[in-house]
Amino acid sequence: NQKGFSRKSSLLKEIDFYLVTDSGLSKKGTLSDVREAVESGCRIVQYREKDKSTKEMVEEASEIKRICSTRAILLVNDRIDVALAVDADGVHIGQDDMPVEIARKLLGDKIIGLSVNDREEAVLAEKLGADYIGLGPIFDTATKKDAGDGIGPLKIREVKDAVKIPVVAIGGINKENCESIIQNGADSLVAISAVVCSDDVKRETEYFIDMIRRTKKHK
Ligand code: TZP
Ligand code: MG
Repeated sequence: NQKGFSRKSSLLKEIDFYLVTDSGLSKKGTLSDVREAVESGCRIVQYREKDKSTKEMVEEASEIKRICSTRAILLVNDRIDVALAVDADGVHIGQDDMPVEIARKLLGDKIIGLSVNDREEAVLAEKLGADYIGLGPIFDTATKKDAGDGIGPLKIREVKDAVKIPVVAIGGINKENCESIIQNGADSLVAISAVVCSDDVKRETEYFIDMIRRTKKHK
């Protein structure tokens, strides 16, 4: 397709660092973070916004879509309506959001990512037609208040062995522990605070991309 990915199912296999926005934590703002990350080679962006009006979200998502252009995939967190309004590439939803089967009806063949906490939820996510899973929190994190305790990086392997769809690890991941995430089998990883709280999103994104690629090569 236009983003150069042969098949949707292989898309996350080609992806390493995954940016999730957080306007509450961001130093320079969401648009700046997306611009810097995409310029650094990030190929997937999730617009995650919990505090803005629908109107503001549609405007911002549409601006993010322009920034991503053909360079990165754009997913919208939770809000299927916003994703459809700006013709994003898909959504990322949680266990308490729109059920995957219904999301699929609304979104056609757009990408649907689902957050899971364990192997059982992962297997069900795949069965229901999710395109990838977000697994976490791997470590304890203050970024999402209701995330629960970290499950530990060894759980990644357990989940990875149980599903065919790509596994994206999230929660408490930073420069010090990211190597273990990839070594334990994650296809991709998200680090929110480690990137958007930095005053140099470009530098941090480049660090993660480089580290992930090197670790994957040596696996
Ligand atoms: N979902 C599970 S943990 C988390 C989300 C959105 C927050 C991750 O943020 P950080 O700063 O990378 O720990
Ligand atoms: Mg959600």
